[in-house]
Amino acid sequence: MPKADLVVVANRLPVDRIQDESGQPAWRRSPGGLVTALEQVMQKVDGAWVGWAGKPGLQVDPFDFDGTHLVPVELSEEELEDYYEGFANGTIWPLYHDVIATPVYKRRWWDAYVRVNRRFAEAAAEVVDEGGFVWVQDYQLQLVPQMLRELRPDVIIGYFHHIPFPAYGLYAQLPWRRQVVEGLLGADVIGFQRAADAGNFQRSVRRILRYGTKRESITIPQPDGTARTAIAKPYPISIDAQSFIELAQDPAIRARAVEIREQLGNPSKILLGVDRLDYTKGIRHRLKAFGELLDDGRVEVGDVTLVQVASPSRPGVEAYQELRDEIELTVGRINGDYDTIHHTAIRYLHQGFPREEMVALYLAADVMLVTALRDGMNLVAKEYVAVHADNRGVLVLSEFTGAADELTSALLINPHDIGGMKDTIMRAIEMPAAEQSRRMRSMRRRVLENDVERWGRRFLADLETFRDSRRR
Ligand code: GDG
Repeated sequence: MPKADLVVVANRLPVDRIQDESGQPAWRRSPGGLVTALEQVMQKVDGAWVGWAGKPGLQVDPFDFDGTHLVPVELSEEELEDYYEGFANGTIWPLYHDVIATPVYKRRWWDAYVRVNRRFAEAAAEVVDEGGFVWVQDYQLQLVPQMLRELRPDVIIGYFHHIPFPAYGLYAQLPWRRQVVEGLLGADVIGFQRAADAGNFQRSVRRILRYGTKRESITIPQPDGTARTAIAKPYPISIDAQSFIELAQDPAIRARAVEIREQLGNPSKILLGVDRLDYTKGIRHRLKAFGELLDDGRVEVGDVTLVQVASPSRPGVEAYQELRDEIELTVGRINGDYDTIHHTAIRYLHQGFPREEMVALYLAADVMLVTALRDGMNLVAKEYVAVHADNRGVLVLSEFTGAADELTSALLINPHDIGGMKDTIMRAIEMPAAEQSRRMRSMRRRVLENDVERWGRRFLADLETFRDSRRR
């Protein structure tokens, strides 16, 4: 088997299993920023991608797709429950999002996490070339860097963490806190969304392992008495801004944006929320604020409509089933109280849409509401900004997102402060065009400059530096 100079390791492969027109199983590139970001690099180098194919029990041999060698890792039904829904999404996800939901600590889940992480590490070790790069993605695979280093000390290892890393006081709850930190420290370059996440991680390293840190660097003692250095620093992720700009210029999509407003009964203001249905996204807080604005008579049905896309997510995890029930009860109550035959207060869509429809919604929205209680970055905020080349539109953005570090000209809110959020939504609805334009212009500059391509280049450049110094 040919070896790859760059191997990406992620929970999912960048393709979805579909049926073609004749009913035969086939593969289709999955939508998503990471795939787009890495597509170009992967085609330039001899790239491989290790990941799960998306169906439990599905056995497929490695295959080539669009210039990338894909290596499927198999997961059984039970492993999916314990490793993915259990440890990744029932333990790590809530713990790392500041315990918004209660993390569940189960030894059986941890055992599956270790076992599955080892499988990913072994697959990567098989396929990477002598002295090559392996770039591990995200919280499902935190043990892979160290496991891989043991198998392949010759390779340069990167890890990027897409979600927040919590303060030590919370992280310390994790019964396996030492193993996870050691797992991550197997990487040479450990990337986070925000400087604060990198700082939290370094503090955990100092507290748990007593290793020294200086600015970005962490000194890791080796068994032979020497030490090696790893770096932990922010690489704020972004979007493929150009592709959003192009979609936003498409006449069919622009026409669709106009049509959306008409179909909503021509409200003077459309408010929009787009989130995976997840308790971190603050959807309930947003609905509460909007419901109270209707109660107070500060907004009128027919004049203002909230469109809430809540794309289905993690239906196998109990907390998500409960959240869905709560949200749908709230939406039903508000609409029951305020809808008319012609107008709805909240157009709630528990559906996934094609990218084109999302862009039409962004274009149609006068105000974008991003009210996450905690979010690694939040790409929706950046997508909304990218499509508004006319500099119209207002972004209301939670301080608790990574995006808030960059998009400082948004209307920043604390989503726990419902009163404050209500006032800010009113300010957004009433904002004069000149102010919209000034704010949007500055945010667009940032999003267009720091796109996902630059993110990938920055990370790979740091891996390259490690390889150069190792060769010396
Ligand atoms: C994690 C971190 C971090 C959503 N619904 C539909 C749809 N989407 C797209 C959005 C956006 C993406 O999904 C969601 O990205 P976010 O960044 O907002 O949030 P997470 O899914 O939680 O992502 C996050 C990110 O990783 C990257 O590092 O920013 O903090 O939690 O692109 O547009 N796309 C389509 N139909 C939908 O219905 N086509």
